[in-house]
Amino acid sequence: MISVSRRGFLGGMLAGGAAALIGPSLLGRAVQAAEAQDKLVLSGSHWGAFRARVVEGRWVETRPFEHDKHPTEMLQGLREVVYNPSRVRYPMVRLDWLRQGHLSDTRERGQNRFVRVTWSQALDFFYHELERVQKTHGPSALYAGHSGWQSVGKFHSAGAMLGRAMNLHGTYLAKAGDYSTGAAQVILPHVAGAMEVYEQQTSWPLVLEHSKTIVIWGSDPIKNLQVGWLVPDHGVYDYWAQLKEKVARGEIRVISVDPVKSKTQKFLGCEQLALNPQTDLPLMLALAHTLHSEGLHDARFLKEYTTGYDKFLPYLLGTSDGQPKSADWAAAICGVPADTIRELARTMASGRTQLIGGWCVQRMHHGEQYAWMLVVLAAMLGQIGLPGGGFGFGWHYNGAGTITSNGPVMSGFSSVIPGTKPLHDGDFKGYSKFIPVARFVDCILNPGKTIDFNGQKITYPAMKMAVFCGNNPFHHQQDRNKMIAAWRRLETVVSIDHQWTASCRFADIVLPATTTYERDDLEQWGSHANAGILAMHKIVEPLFEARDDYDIFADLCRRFGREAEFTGGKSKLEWIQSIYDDARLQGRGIGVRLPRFSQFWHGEGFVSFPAGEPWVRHAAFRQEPDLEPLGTPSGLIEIYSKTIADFGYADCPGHPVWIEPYERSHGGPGSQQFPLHLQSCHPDKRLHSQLCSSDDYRASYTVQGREPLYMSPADARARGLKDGDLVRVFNGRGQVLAGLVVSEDYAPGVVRIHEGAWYGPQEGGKVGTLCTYGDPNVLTADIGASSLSQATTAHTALVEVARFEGEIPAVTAFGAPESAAGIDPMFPAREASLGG
Ligand SMILES: Nc1nc2c(c(=O)[nH]1)N[C@H]1C(S)=C(S)[C@@H](COP(=O)(O)OP(=O)(O)OC[C@H]3O[C@@H](n4cnc5c(=O)[nH]c(N)nc54)[C@H](O)[C@@H]3O)O[C@H]1N2
Ligand SMILES: Nc1nc2c(c(=O)[nH]1)N[C@H]1C(S)=C(S)[C@@H](COP(=O)(O)OP(=O)(O)OC[C@H]3O[C@@H](n4cnc5c(=O)[nH]c(N)nc54)[C@H](O)[C@@H]3O)O[C@H]1N2
Ligand SMILES: [Mo]
Repeated sequence: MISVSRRGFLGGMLAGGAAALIGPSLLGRAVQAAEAQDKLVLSGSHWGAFRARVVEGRWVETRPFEHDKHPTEMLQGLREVVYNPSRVRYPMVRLDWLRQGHLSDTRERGQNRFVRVTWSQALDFFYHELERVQKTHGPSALYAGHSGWQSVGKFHSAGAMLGRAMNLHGTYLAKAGDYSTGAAQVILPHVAGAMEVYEQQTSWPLVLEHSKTIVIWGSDPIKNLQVGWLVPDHGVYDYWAQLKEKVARGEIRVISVDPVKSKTQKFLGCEQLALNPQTDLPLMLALAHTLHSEGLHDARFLKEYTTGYDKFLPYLLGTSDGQPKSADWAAAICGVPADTIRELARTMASGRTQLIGGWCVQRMHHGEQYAWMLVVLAAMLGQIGLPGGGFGFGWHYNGAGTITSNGPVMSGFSSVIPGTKPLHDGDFKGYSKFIPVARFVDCILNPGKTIDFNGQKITYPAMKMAVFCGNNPFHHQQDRNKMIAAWRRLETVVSIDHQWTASCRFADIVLPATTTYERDDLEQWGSHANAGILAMHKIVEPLFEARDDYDIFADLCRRFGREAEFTGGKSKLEWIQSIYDDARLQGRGIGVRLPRFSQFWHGEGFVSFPAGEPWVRHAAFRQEPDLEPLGTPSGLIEIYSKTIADFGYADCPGHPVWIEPYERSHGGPGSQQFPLHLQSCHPDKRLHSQLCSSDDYRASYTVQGREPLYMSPADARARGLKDGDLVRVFNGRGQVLAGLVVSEDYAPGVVRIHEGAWYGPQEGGKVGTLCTYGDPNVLTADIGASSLSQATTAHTALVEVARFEGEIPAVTAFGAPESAAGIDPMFPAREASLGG
């Protein structure tokens, strides 16, 4: 079964010489497959649907789908996902891992020394490591459940492919939660009975009709709605355009509570309340204090629909701790004048007010408090469950507020096969079977350590092997230098991707996946809208030796005799058809007729569903609190949670509180040394790290080839900096280069580098080395939000900025590692973007 052992293979390599194995493949598969053609191919992505113009087998142009009225400019970066020097072309194994396997010198990770191997060798290595780890250490040593933004497509879900193969082979250490809403999704079920973050929101037409005031709290929907978890239809932008008109006519007052003038604020032409970063709690408490002390709160609603207001009041009024949470108290912390705070409270209480909360503020130390307190404010206003009132945490996501259609909902490829058992179902030896996801590096560093998590005790296992597929931990995890040190403790790391991300560069076995654009699939059009079904046709043949995740894992499963179970005996097109046919059958049950698969697939490739009915979030609860209780222990909104109080956490007591984060600008802890608050918000021109390796598109926003750092004119002046300067951004955790953009949108004391900027170490693998491109997670801290959620605190980070002096290092983030680069004449790696 095993074609070649690692050691045997290595012998062959030494005998034949590395060059022979790396061997230039002068004819890429793409060239062979190219036929003379000029066609428009329909496909879809996280950025929307589009038509790719293909000439002689090559994708040359991207046109937005004609049904998308608000396509995002990011579509222009898509083509380069296929064609760029950072493509993973061949299966590659890190040189020293090839020599010594799991006993390799792991300090060499990140040094970019890889050797090309065949697919069958790479999968043998992968399989033997899975076996070895299961047999020597058991399932707790294997971490294979990490998730991420992979690609759209109901069938080709990278995470589901990995999960299905792992579930057939053996149990493994899983993760809980995510980076997006890790704090809110843990606290809100205690407070409001549901996660609230990913749910549909009240239909926009009702909000536009009923709201008098909309408070957008730390959210930037105009920027963030460009992308979707499924293929966005962007229909939601129609409603934002209507809101803009109402703002202009003075019919709705919109206030953006944000330290930065957001894209949304500028689009709407609305007001801004520019508070100091991380001071949302004082501001919210002061609004609550004003509402209560001026008798503006809805006592009837509080009595009927909530519990625990009486336990919260002593804290709010200061009878329990001697500090009333008044507007005057808050003003000194959040930098918003007390009169402005009081005026906002009165405005909110004077008519129908919709609170729109984003997620950035919960990605902070004690981030749970913001989510909790926004619900408390809404409860005090008493409009929860009314059209255009109450709170919502998902308005910037997946086209929320667009009316959900009456169409069938497609299910996807599943990681779980009912009735099957894994080959290895070993003992976890008292270690936890899952860890809160953002703590995974802490887990690698501290096996045996016990932490709190939402009322449970989590004991970190000793992780030996990790597999990543469809995510990029070397972008998304905080504190890169801590991570590099931790990585050395892992014996084997497998990374499956189509781009040479830093996660691949720090792996031992790198497997080239196809992009979505090199395979057939289908996807729901419009996430919350579920507006229809979109065919995603293969645009170009797979480049180099890239294979679909499906084929990779089927082939892996063959090595332990479970390929047939993995594939279910179906071809890829049969899977796609069966997903469609399920929806078609479902449609029949609800009176929605879909064409036959062949007609859909070979015909228009698009069906749209009939519109549904407008809907009001929490209306059922408001109308019948006894019959439609919330999922909290009391069935009511819990302003005080006995469950949380009983956990006994000092950093998350039984009602919302203001607790200083571990660092904070504007006079907070640590600001003497590092005075600037670093935002690492979601990029306007990327989806996380995706599209960063699109060289031409990246060049449209970089400064001196680096990721932009945005800064206020006052802060730039104070440091003698000007727009376009190359700057060093640093703190006690690390240092990065960035290109300065001086912008009036930023308040003094606030700077931003968008998340997803690729890590490009000056010295690969060295802890503390300068990042040559600008990865903000070199500067963030890896500390849990609290004992309750253990969520990421990416947005609690202080830095200082100075002009970069000295010899300017080349950007090392892009291109491919040395031995892989430049070997295919079709895509010569550009010198400036070479790694190594
Ligand atoms: N500092 C800071 N850090 C953050 C955040 C922040 O606000 N600040 N936000 C956090 C949040 S909310 C999130 S969701 C995470 C996102 O973190 P990730 O989800 O890890 O980010 P992506 O860049 O989308 O990574 C997806 C990877 O999958 C690869 N991929 C795409 N399609 C396929 C496929 O078909 N097969 C395979 N095998 N691979 C594929 C892509 O090339 C890419 O490398 O980042 C988090 N990190
Ligand atoms: N274009 C694009 N859209 C995306 C994504 C992407 O990568 N690119 N990623 C998607 C994903 S996975 C997620 S999780 C969501 C992320 O959604 P969010 O986390 O809500 O988005 P961010 O843009 O990071 O931050 C939203 C706003 O919070 C503000 N803010 C920052 N600090 C503070 C503060 O201390 N107080 C207050 N009041 N406001 C503050 C920022 O200035 C910004 O305007 O976006 C999704 N949409
Ligand atoms: Mo996210």
